[in-house]
Amino acid sequence: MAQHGDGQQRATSASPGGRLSASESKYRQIRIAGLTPRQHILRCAPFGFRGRLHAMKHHEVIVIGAGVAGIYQIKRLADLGIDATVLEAGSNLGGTWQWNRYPGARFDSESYTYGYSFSRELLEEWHWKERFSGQPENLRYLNHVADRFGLRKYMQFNCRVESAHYDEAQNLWHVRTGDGREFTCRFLILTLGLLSIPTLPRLEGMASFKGRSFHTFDWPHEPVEMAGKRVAVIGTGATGIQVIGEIADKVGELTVFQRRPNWSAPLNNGPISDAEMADIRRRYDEIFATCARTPGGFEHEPDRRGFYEVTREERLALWGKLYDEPGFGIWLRNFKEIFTDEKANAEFSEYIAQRIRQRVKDPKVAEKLIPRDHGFGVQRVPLETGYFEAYNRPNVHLVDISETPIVGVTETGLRTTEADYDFDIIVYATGFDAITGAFDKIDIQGVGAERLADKWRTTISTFLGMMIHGFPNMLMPAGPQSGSASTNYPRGIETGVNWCTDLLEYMSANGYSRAEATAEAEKRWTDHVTNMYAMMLMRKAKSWFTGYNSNVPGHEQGTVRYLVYNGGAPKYVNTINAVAANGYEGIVLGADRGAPPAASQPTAVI
Ligand code: NA7
Repeated sequence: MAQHGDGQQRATSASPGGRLSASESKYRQIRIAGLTPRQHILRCAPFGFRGRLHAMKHHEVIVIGAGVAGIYQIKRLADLGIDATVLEAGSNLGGTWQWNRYPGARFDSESYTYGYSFSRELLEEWHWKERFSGQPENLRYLNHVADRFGLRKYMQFNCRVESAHYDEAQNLWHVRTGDGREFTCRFLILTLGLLSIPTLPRLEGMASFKGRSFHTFDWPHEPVEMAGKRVAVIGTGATGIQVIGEIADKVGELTVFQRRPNWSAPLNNGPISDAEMADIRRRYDEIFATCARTPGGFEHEPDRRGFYEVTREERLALWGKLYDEPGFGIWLRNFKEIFTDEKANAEFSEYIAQRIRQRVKDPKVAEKLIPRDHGFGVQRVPLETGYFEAYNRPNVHLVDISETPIVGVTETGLRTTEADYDFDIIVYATGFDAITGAFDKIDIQGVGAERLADKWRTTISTFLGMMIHGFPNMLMPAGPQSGSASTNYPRGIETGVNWCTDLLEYMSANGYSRAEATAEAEKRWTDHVTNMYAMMLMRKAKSWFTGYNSNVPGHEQGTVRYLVYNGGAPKYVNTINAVAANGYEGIVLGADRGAPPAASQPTAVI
């Protein structure tokens, strides 16, 4: 497991005269073809090369993306003294929290379960001010982590990777960036983010709009003056619901263009006092242990009683309590039948519909805000603050574009089949090319120049969501079909990063320099992920959990893409740990040259 130490010390311990220390010899085994061990150490050791980092062409590991996953990944690599760099398209680190600066952007995870768990000192010193912390504070936190552990020096910003091609003869990845630079690396680690490619509607006239318009992901960094402005928000997913609740009382007029309503429940946010934070610090071990044993990686544990074993009064008592509690409890502390049983789901959905009717004064508007095409919890549940009450304000208007679709954008606003609306600002809260979008943006080619985009065109297939057959030495700590997408993201990320890093350590210790998942192992995992959808009501929903996005060709309704592992965090962790414990079964481990040894015969871990 993790060897937390100072990579710089390790590198400077290189003995004179070319003899290698024990720690050096450990790392020499993953080495560049054609270099002697000593040359290799000199070329790859982190110390002494920082000043020249940007000029270096070869790194043992290239990490793409400096978000929550990339930051932790480089921390692990730096601790091990492995030469690595992070290439980040943005102008700074932070990923999601660097980009999404729209009003209302905040965690739906309890802040103290979102933070990293790897450093006791970090846990002790950071004070989360709110139970569900907002974007500015979240970005401050990630910057603090990077600075505290000296990670920024490994990162290169404004550096969008355009292609990554595997060179079989050299067992190296060739990476090219948008500004024309080229790198090579032995290992490519993709921490690209699940929701990092925003998608705009395909509407006529979008460029002609004379006011300001932006996707929530690209919200300007400088403050946007909203007072007195006529604002349109298109989209009522988790993002739209956050924005609308936040700006309703700050703008002149707000018009929401809703195609389909989403089930949503109160966030119930609040401050965390010094005393509460002290208590949280004392309980961190317990908190993370709870996260580790719950399916979603949260503190919320499902109600183990059977839905039909308790009376309706008992069910109503539970739901009433959960609705008023903070966070995802209403989704994840519920009966498990909510996710699998139509009748149970319908009864619970009707309960939530009643709560909406109680909060929205105009019954016609209330009915429009109640989803009819899916039940509660089968899509990602947005959490809201004053969302439904926003519609009670005289300056907030709801346009149901399932009845009167938007036909185009005009110079002054939006045109539906029924009317023209004038705006100063149009906000596109229209979601993302989720989970695979960022992979598709890079020209990734593996063995035999096979393109990943082609391989994934009809079906997504991975091994454990972290490796892909035909793409050796390419790791995805939080990839499609991994344990991250459907769980409290950082908890899944730490699991994935640790597993990938442990694999590198194992390879180093055993003299391997090439790792590739077998086709059989990949098929087994993908079948497993696919089969799990069969049990879940979510399989029928049009949401990014099923790969739906009306703005991306090929991702329209009816083409279910099996992107999310639904087995829960504990089962996922057990599975990947068993794979490692069995000598990385399902993965062919080999050296640079010559035929790789045959894969160890997998036993049925999955
Ligand atoms: P989502 O959840 O994908 O929501 C996107 C919303 O935008 C949703 O209401 C869509 O309606 C709507 N949409 C998308 N395209 C259009 C067009 N062309 N016209 C009208 N309305 C449109 O994205 P979010 O950003 O809200 O949330 C993503 C995740 O970020 C979230 O789950 C959290 O994990 C954080 P539709 O439902 O498709 O009818």
